[in-house]
Amino acid sequence: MNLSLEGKTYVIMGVANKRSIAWGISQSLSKAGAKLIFTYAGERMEKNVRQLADSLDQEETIVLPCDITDDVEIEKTFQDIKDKVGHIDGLAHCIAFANKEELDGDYLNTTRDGFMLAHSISSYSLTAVAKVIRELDLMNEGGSIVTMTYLGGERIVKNYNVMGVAKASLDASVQYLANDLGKDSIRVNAISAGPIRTLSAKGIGGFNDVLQEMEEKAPLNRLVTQEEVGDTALFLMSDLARGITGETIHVDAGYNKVG
Ligand code: KAL
Repeated sequence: MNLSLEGKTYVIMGVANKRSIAWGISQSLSKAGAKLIFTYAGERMEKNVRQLADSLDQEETIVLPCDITDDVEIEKTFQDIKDKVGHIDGLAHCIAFANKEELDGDYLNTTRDGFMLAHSISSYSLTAVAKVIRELDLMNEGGSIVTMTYLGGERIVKNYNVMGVAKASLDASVQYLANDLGKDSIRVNAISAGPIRTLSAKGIGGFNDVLQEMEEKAPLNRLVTQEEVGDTALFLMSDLARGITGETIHVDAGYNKVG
């Protein structure tokens, strides 16, 4: 048993730019010898993702569109993946969205549409993808699914609002999916990362305060990096984590243990 992912294939969903957590995960998995397939949301992202994918030491670059609000497109993308590589060994789901107006002020002001949108993109998308993976028997040798969550789903974090509620739903999904897919030797886990300056955090009120509080209070007195999250994902994808499913691992310098 080791950390090598030589001969294994993983799908990475959610690379936007070089600061993305999905990109940290891509680098860790690629260094461990994994073959990677990338999906991106919307044409705006394609160029970035292709450029980043090309910069990795991969034999071939597979980059496919996948709008995770559209079940037909998800099916098509994963059928494409099956046609290209036959089977996959894991998937990193690093996707979240909520309307910016609803990430500020009172949670109480969340609209029905905003609530549904945040849940559809940030939570249901994991279930939708897991469902298609099973329907297509794409992880037929077992596998590991990793999603990204955040402390704001476990407790109140100012401004996280509807995203916190969506993460709580995602966290619950991880457990139910772990139970459903366990019989096929597919593990499902979440990584709860500390705050990292990614595109999704950009322009959101109070983010700097969150960073500062983390540096002051976290047991390690520092922030965490994409690379640290990437290496935890590598562990979860590897055989070393073969006994772990339905779990959330906090990669947050210990912050969640403090008051
Ligand atoms: C408490 C924290 C501070 C920030 C509060 C809310 C953060 C919410 C995350 C959510 C995913 C952000 C958005 O959906 C932003 C969106 O409305 C506008 N941005 C975009 O459209 C960009 C261009 C695209 C690429 O972004 C997305 N998401 O598609 C939470 C911090 C400390 C931790 C974070 C940032 C957690 C997290 O969930 O990302």
